[in-house]
Amino acid sequence: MRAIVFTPAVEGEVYLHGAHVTRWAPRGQRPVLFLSSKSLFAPDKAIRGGVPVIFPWFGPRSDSKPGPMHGFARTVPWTVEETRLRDDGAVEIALALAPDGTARDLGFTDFHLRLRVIFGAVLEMELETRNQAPAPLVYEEALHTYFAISDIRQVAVSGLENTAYIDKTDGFLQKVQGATPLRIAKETDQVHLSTTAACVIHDPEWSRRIIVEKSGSNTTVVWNPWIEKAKTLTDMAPDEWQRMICVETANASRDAVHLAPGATHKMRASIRLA
Ligand code: TA6
Repeated sequence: MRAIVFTPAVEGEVYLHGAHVTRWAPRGQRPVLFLSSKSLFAPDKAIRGGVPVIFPWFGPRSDSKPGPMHGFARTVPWTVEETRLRDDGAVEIALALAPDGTARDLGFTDFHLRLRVIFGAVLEMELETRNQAPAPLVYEEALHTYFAISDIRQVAVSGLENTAYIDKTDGFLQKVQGATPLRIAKETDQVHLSTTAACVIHDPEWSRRIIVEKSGSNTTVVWNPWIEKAKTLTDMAPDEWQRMICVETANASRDAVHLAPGATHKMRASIRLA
């Protein structure tokens, strides 16, 4: 089940499965989000590409309890809370997730998630988490956005210069990014911490820049599987690693969110072309 947006200004698509945005293209532009041609669209699988919603942990579950990679939110059905055509011509869709059997079995019984997506000349996504438990909720989250690019070897990502990051391809060592834009020439899996900066994906081949602004997020993750890792991803075609890069808006690792009883946290990503 999905909602398809088709207006004079924009095309978009979002699945109820995982509240997963799979398409956003301002009119006349190439799609901005990457979507694998081999994505499985299976009930227990995350869609490969678009914007997986990661909650309540990032990567493997840390407290050695059972649970799927990147949490459960991206592989359970969400419900539609609201849809509306805004005065500015953009289409707004709000999806919600309350604890279901899967969440309860994993020990998460008192939360409410809302993903608000605005499909317009700018793609705006807001992930709102409300803690309905009498105790603090500590969680990680991400809008794990896959961007469509011409060629991973031709792009650069600015905005993360001089930031500290965890290098997941090098024993999770803590490193510091150089003073020049990040370029990709091998498997790259970097968790940049304590950064609220906007990032820009520079794609000269397609004569475009993708600007990713954010709020309520202190972590930015950059990922490309490169050749060998891509071979292990059965839901990606062999050459698709060259045409995608993840620049993820997140709160992960030591940036995990500590939410007091009854409190709400909002994390926003705003994506536009320039
Ligand atoms: O965000 C990067 C990452 O954590 C990588 O380590 C890689 O596992 C990627 O997410 C994709 O994870 P997935 O579970 O969607 O295959």
